[in-house]
This record gives sequence, C-alpha cells and structure tokens, in this order.
Amino acid sequence: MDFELNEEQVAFADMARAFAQNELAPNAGEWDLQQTFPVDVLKAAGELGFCGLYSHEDVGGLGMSRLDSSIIFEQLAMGCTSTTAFITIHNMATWMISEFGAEDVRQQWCPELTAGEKLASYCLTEPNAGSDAASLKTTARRDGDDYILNGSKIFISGAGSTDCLVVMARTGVDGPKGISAFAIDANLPGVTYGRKEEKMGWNSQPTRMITFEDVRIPASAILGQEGDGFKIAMRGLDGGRINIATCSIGTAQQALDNASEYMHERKQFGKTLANFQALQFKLANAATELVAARQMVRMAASRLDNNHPDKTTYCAMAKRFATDVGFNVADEALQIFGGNGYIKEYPMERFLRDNRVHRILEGTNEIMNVIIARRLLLE
Ligand code: FAD
Ligand code: 2MC
Repeated sequence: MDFELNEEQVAFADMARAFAQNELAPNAGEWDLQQTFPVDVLKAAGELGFCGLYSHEDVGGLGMSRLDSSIIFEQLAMGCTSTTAFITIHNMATWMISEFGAEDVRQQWCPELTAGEKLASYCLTEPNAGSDAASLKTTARRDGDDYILNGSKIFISGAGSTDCLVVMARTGVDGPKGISAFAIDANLPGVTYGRKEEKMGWNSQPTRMITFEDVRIPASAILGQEGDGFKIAMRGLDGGRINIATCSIGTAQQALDNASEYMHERKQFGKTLANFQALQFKLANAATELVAARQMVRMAASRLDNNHPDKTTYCAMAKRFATDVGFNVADEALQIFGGNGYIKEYPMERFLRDNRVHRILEGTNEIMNVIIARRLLLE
C-alpha cells in the first residue's frame, strides 16, 4: 500500500492545477453570477483529455484509472466546482457509451465526446422517479428497426446545451429488469427542453427538463442488451459518485486554503485571526476530516478499478462521507471569513452553495445509506 502519489500522478495533477488556475478559477465567479455555461473552456478541457479521462483509448479516451481520474478532478474542482461537476457527468456518460455501446455507436459518439467537441447528458431522473429510479416510466417501444421514445426526464444537467443524451427508458416489465439504456442525438425531432431551472448553485451549467414525444431512435442506439439499462445506469453512477465526492473535496480544500490565508491577513483585537485558538482548531478539524474523506474516495476509486466485490458499497460510503465533510468544511471556512464569507465578492458562499447539491444528486446521501445498510445486513 502506497499513500503517496507517484511521479506520473504528480505530473498530471500539476497539469490539471494549471488549467484550473488559468482557465477556471478566474472566471468561476462570473459564470456563477451570469449563469454562463463555458462551452469553449469545456472544449479546451477536452483538448487536454479531461473529457474522456477513463473512457476507452480506442475511441479517444485516456483509459485512465478511476483513482487517477479522481486526482485530476480534485484539482479541477479547486478552480470551479460547477464546471468540473459537469465535466464529471460528461465523463460518466461518455464512459458508458465507450463501455457498453455497439461499435458503430461508440464510433459515432466517443471520438467527439472525448475531445470535448460534443457534450453528453445522463438522463435517469423523472418527475415521479427520483430516488426510486427503477420505477421510471419513460418508454421505448420497439417498432421495426427503431424504438419510439415517450416520456419525460427532470433535472438533467447540461440539457439543452448538450449533443448526446444517455437515456434510461422502459422496454419491458415494471422494475429494474424492464429498463434499457440508449445513446441518442439530443436534437432529434420530438425532443423538447424545459426552461432553465433557477438553482441555489451549480450555475455554470444549465439544468432542464426533457420531454420525449414519439422520438424515433435507431435500435442500434441501445447500450448493452434490452433489460440491461438499470445495471448500466448504476455502473455509471458507481464512478459518478466518486467523481461528485471528489468535487466536494477539491472545493472544500480550496475553501480551507482561502480561510488559512485570510487568518493571516485579518486582524481583530490587535492580532491576526491566526492567533485565536478557536479558529486554529476549526482549521485543524477541517483539514483532518478532509484528509479522511480524500483517502476514502481514493480507496473507493481503487476498489472500483480492481473490481472489488464491494465496490458499489465503498463508492456509496465515499460519496456519503466526502460530500457531507465537503459541505461542512466549506461552511466552517465561510465562518472564518465572518461577514465577508457571506458576501459575493468573496468565493466562500459560492463554495458552500455549489457543494450543497452533492449531498442530493447522483443518489441522495440517504440513498447511499440504503445501499450501505443493505450490504451490511446481507452478512
Ligand atoms: P426524492 O426521491 O423525492 O427524495 C426526497 C427525500 O426523501 C430525499 O431526502 C431522499 O433522500 C429521501 N428518500 C427517498 N427515498 C428514501 C428512502 N428509501 N429512505 C430514506 N430516505 C429516502 N438526475 C439525472 O438523471 N441526471 C442529471 O444530470 C441530474 N442532474 C441534477 C442536477 C441538479 C442540480 C439536481 C438538483 C438534481 C439532478 N438530478 C439529475 C436528479 C437527482 O439525481 C435527484 O434529485 C436525486 O436522485 C433525488 O431524487 P428526488 O429529487 O426525486 O428526491
Ligand atoms: N452495479 C451493478 N448492478 C447494480 C448496481 C450497481 N451499482 N446497483 C444495483 N444493481 C443491480 C442489482 O444487483 C439488481 O440486479 P439483480 O436483480 O440481477 O440482482 C438490480 O440492479 C436492481 O437493483 P436493486 O434491487 O438494488 O434496485 P432498487 O430498485 O432496490 O434500487 C437503488 C436501488 C435505490 C440503489 C437505486 O434506485 C438508486 O441508486 N437510486 C438513486 C438514483 C440516483 O442515484 N439517481 C442519480 C441520477 S444522476 C444525477 O443525479 C446526476 C447529477 C448525473
């Protein structure tokens, strides 16, 4: 067991840090304020390989491990949480196509998706199927060489600005076994997008509802076989949950770095804040919990890489723990800034707003506990 990054990992973390510092951090506040989806910067991220980190190499991905990808995502999240979170969702959807798509579907989508020239959304949640994802009602009815898609998806990240949709839809019986996954063109006739949701955070990426009305898709767009869709969706989310956990850690680390710098600058009672033990302890506790969360995420990533029998449980544990820690650390760091922490001129309130949603999406933290408890009680 080696807890140190190797030379290669240090090198690509440095590259990601430079991109975060030059391309993301200087713009993140403005993107949040103006609700700008920075498509050009996503393309630049694609040029460096960040859009297909763990997708297969034969379709343009870097074929990296989940552990190495997490090291990169953490650096990017230090620059902009919301944009990096979108990049991770794009990576998840792209990997699903590169892993489960038929050869022509892989070739149709993955080279441009991994290059960041096209973008992808992951479409599972419906108005009446959130945590209970297997109850989804969108249907894909076979019609000759096509399927006809009907139904709606809600809260879809990137929707309206992406080119490819990975859609989970019902092709058979009720429950998880009747679900199939498809990679479809986001602009097909019959696909319509709702208004951009007004959100607490994650403002550099649009979130919209999608409606499918008699959308004709080729049967070849299916990922895996009919009925495999729920498992494919969950396989995608095992990695997605590590990625979102990583976004929380990167954001919290940046918040902590800012707070420690601020403690050296700000003076009250004739001393810098760094002199007050109450604040020193806040910093010490936050740093300690962040180390624990990072190690847990890396352990889960490593278990996913090694196809450990309990990989799903560890991904759920890491997501639950790191997103809770990430939110709490961002909150404590904001507190150290006093009133300035609450003012938009400083990034602290954005860190908090952006990290909040990580406890809700890609499976709520209550659902992570459902997954963990089910495994524990099986023994
Ligand atoms: P519900 O399922 O209605 O849950 C409500 C509450 O009940 C939660 O606290 C939940 O934890 C709790 N609960 C539910 N069941 C149980 C249980 N069995 N035990 C204990 N507690 C329970 N989805 C996508 O498919 N693609 C996306 O790109 C996407 N992006 C998103 C972006 C944003 C900004 C947001 C907010 C959501 C996004 N989602 C996306 C949807 C997200 O995954 C869901 O919101 C999430 O899974 C929860 O579903 P729900 O909102 O329907 O909550
Ligand atoms: N990998 C592979 N297979 C899996 C799996 C995984 N991680 N998780 C479940 N399965 C299989 C499972 O083994 C079972 O197969 P079989 O019948 O052959 O044994 C099948 O899938 C059904 O699983 P369950 O019986 O556990 O299904 P259930 O309906 O009880 O639900 C639950 C499981 C609650 C874990 C799932 O519905 C869930 O994860 N809900 C949360 C939804 C979610 O995470 N949404 C995120 C949307 S994306 C998003 O928010 C973004 C921002 C992109």
